[in-house]
Amino acid sequence: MKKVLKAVSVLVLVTLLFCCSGDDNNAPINNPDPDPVPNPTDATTTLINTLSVPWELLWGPDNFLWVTERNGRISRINPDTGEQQVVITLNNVAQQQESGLLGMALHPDFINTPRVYVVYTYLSGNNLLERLVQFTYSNNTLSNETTLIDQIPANRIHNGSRLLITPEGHLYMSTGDAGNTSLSQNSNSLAGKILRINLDGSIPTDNPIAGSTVYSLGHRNPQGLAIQPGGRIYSSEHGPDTDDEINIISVGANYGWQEVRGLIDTPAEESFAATTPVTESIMNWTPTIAPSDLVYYTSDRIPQWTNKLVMTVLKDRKIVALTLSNDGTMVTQEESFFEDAFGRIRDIAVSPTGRVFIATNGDSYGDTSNTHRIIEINRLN
Ligand SMILES: [Ca+2]
Ligand SMILES: [Ca+2]
Repeated sequence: MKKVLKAVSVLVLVTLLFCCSGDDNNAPINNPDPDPVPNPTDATTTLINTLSVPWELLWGPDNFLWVTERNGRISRINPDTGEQQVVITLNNVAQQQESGLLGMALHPDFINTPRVYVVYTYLSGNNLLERLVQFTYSNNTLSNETTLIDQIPANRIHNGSRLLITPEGHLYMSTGDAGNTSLSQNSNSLAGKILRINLDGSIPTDNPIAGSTVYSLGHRNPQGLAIQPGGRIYSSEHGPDTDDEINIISVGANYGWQEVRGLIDTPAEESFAATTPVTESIMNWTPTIAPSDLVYYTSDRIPQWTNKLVMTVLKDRKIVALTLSNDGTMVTQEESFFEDAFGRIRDIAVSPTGRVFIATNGDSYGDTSNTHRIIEINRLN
């Protein structure tokens, strides 16, 4: 009898264990360890391989990875187990070619102010437009969508859009030229710009054009924004058939598109820059490589990257580390890592302890299969 009781209680326990774990999206995920000991045998660890075009990957103040997929899904990912918890699926996102759900940022005081900022494209009649919105996070879901910037020109190509929140509480947003090259030099258009607002959606009083979110102009399609300790902001930017760029973003500066590519080094560019001040890129790539997300890596966890700009690369399928001069205004060395190891690499996230995660986007442009990955880089060799 005792044996039977024991067997029954084991069965009940097993049933409880299996019935109550697994598929329930509302079940809380155990708080992950923000700093586990790296696996000593593997240089990289695949966390999840069932995503479709993960676009933004970031480390949240809640110690989870947060990810947008271009199809409209926003998830929290346990950085130790890869368990995915979908917090919202946005049905009004229009995903056409390069457009869809793009950049994301979390409020720096997320625990007390659980705001999530995201950018997506949507259809207005037959036209694609882009907007920046904020959501409130509670009970494992996002709600209270509030629009902060709307009616940004969009298209099937060239929509940016990366978000960056700086320590002084500004939210920067990159936008693309929406395939209309004349918009980047037009300060009345929100296309081809870096925009800047306060975290409550208001316009900073020291923006260069009173009452405008425009912070800098003359951009083509910037998809990386990073900040160096001390406050210098860098962007990566897709060039056309030449001159992918790294720029230092300054208030009111003009980066030249479509009149100047990279350096001012042709007669036409010199002529344009003679009347319109243009800030040259500090690094450019010809042929192009398709640069995407950008971080300034401060940790010594991956010592080869300490105090360097680290950038994910789509077309050339690798990670690039850029060493800067002491004053931060020049690139003095370029190194490549993981060439052709993971396919196209869209995005990178770094934890406060220096853990590095990347998001991959398949093997070819336009691949939207559900096989894209988040990979932790434990070490470089
Ligand atoms: Ca990121
Ligand atoms: Ca040039």
